[in-house]
Amino acid sequence: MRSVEEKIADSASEQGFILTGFAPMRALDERRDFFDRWIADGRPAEMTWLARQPERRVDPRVLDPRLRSVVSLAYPYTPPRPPDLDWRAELRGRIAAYALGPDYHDVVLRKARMVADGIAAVVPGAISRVYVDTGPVFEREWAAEARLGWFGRNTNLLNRYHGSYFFLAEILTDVEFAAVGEPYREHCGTCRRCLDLCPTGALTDGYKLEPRLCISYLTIEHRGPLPREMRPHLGNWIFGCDVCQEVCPWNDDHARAAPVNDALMPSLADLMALDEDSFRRRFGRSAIRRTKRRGLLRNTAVVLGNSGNPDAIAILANTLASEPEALVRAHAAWALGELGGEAARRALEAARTRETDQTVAAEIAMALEHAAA
Ligand code: B12
Ligand code: SF4
Ligand code: SF4
Repeated sequence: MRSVEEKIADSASEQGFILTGFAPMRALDERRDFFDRWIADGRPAEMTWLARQPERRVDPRVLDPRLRSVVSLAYPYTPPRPPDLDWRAELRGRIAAYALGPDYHDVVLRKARMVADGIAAVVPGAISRVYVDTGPVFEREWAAEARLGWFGRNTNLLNRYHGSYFFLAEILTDVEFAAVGEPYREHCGTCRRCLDLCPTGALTDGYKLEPRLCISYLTIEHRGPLPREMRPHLGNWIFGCDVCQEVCPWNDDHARAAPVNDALMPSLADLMALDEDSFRRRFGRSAIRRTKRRGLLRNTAVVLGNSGNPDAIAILANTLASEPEALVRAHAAWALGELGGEAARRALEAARTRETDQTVAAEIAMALEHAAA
């Protein structure tokens, strides 16, 4: 006779989840001080939604006092093998592995709902609330409580057998469960690879991430102009960043899919040519739609500037001349300033005479100064 917990784990595994754990509902009071300080220090930056409903985030029973447990689930995605090509020569950007397939919010939520239906089949009348990064829930903390893994220094939830390339989902329910497995020890030990190799120093002293320095935050969540001092640090990341996962030894053993160049490393020229319609056709069902076209092209312009490749100048000159979004033109001007040289200066001078937007005009002036230096 299989236990209720085993039946639920079976149905989760049928849906493709690789880990299932159970945690008794409680208030995560020990997180409260850190979280309140985090908010007060302005760390959410433009992710203002993170500051909403802190009571409910700490204790989901504020939403529904009947809740008794959290079922935590992990759904894998495949880290692709980075293609063996010179991105500067080929002018290709890089997209984080989690964003390569269809939007996980949709796919994983649908699967987690199936598991919740399974709970109701085993325990008739059970109530369930399902989340996949879709509400004020401390997802990694509940996963750690449910013994799925440990909180790594890179702030991701890590498992000894599955590394960290998985999404988390939770089912909050009124059903009580027995704990399964042992409490998870932490296995970072003396390793500091993620801290030392993060391109921007965003993981200051481990377990603490400064979003305003994080490429993932800057390329996905930050809306306006990218801080000038951060632009060179993007390297070729145009959406998200996987460095602190790629360098983690617990991710070493993973089967990596063959590189899919256009999805993983899209041509920067092709991205700069996207209009609203083609952006929607290409990224409308992917997590990438979050940046909107203007955010993706802003990031792409910066990466072209970081390439050091003179072939990027013609692409950026065309953007500066014909792009309707001031945000994108401004970053194209910066990128031309970075690339420098006669052709870049000519494109900037031509744009200076016709530019009507003040912020773009200011970027052009700074870029001309930089290109002359
Ligand atoms: C906001 C957010 C971001 C922000 C901020 C990230 C962050 N670390 O907080 C940004 C945009 C930067 C981001 C980036 C990424 N994210 Co994100 N993100 C979230 C989100 C929505 C909320 C996270 C949150 O609550 N942050 C609040 C702050 C306070 O958390 P924190 O800084 O880590 O602080 C905690 C720890 O430091 C801990 N702590 C403090 N001191 C100490 C000391 C010790 C010893 C320990 C053990 C712990 C500890 O307590 C604090 C409070 O709980 C979650 C989904 C969710 N609802 O949970 C997904 C989520 C965390 N993200 C996810 C992913 C996949 C990513 C990226 C890998 C995507 C990418 N490739 O670009 C990167 C990874 C960057 C990184 N190193 O974290 C996954 C992670 C899956 C996993 N295996 O862990 C989640 C769970 C989404 C999901 N449903 O799958 N993300
Ligand atoms: S996602 Fe990139 S920038 Fe952000 S902490 Fe990890 S390595 Fe650093
Ligand atoms: S790279 Fe090292 S310190 Fe960072 S999360 Fe992985 S094991 Fe922990």
